[in-house]
Amino acid sequence: MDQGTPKRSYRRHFIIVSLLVAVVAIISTIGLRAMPKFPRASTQALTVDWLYDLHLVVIGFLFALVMVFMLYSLFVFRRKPGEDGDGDHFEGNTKLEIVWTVLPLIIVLAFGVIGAVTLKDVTAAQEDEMTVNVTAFSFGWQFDYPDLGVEKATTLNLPVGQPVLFKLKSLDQDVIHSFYVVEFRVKQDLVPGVPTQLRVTPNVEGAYKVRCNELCGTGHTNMLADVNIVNQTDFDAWVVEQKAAFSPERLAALGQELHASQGCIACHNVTGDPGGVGPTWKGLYGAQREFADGSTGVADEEYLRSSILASQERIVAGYAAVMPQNYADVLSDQQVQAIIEYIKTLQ
Ligand code: HEC
Ligand SMILES: [Cu+2]
Repeated sequence: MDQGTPKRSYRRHFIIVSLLVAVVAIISTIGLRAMPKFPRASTQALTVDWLYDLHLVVIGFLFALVMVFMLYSLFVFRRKPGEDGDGDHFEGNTKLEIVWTVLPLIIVLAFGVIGAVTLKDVTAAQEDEMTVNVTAFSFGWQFDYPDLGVEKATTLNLPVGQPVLFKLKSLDQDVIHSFYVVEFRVKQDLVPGVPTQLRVTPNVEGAYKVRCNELCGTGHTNMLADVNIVNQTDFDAWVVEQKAAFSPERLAALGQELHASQGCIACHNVTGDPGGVGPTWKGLYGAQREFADGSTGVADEEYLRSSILASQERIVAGYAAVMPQNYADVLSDQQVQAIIEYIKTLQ
């Protein structure tokens, strides 16, 4: 150190570095916050984005702290030509150590508290919630509106401004999926056997998408469902339409057509005659099934769905695993449901 006592010149470095940290922190925070975000479409999104922006302040500050100290040291304290002595010796600095222990502690604790408060805010029950039961399966979504009598909808339609309670589940034989609409900002896993829930109040009309947010298998990227946030009148009209289109009778009729048009008829008869390539569908619904691996099960809706979409998983005892494997790609959710409704009528 060339001028003054070592103590004074260190103070000068410290002031310069502090100022640089402040300037760089402000610039990086402004830059980070200027980055585009997805549009918001729920009241919860506001809270989440507020917390996110708060994090950007800390990220900007930490970035500045690390970068300025590092670059300043690299350039200002370079070994200059002719300098070949050792650096100054330090015995530690208690004040500094206290500061860099206490300050992060306070920041982390503060974020813990703020996080808990915002989580409580985002998950708080609202008045007059509408319940929507969401079922995830590899690889699709199904929505039931128990309060309205709408079942097995393949799109998620919601009236704007209406608080919604999503009750989420994954099929029993399935894997973990995650319900995420980026414009809502909140998300929740769907775990087989563990019901979960999520609250959203959609507040901007528009078309969005549910995306599975948990890598769940080969169809993961296609595990999408349309979300339509509409006004109350359009929503009511949709409810009426859904009830008609998805009535069990209409579906069963469609299922009967599919039995022939999709070629199921080649291996599955509906008359009860034995000797087909695959088991007869007569009396199948609700029947006890035995599988090649010795296990048993009841032919309920979930069993039928997985038998169609992933027949290889359980092979009916006494039959060969020759059923085509592409029905998950070929059939829509509604078509699969239609076949199930048809099988139900074959008692
Ligand atoms: C090439 C023949 C073949 C075709 C075509 C076929 N399946 Fe199958 N299917 C089978 C066989 C064999 C089994 C029994 C072995 C097994 O579990 O995979 C079976 C099992 C099933 C089961 C479980 C039945 C039970 O008794 O537990 C269902 C449900 C089913 N198929 C639905 C369908 C549907 C729906 C279609 C048409 C979209 C279809 N299958 C087309 C051969 C076929
Ligand atoms: Cu998934």
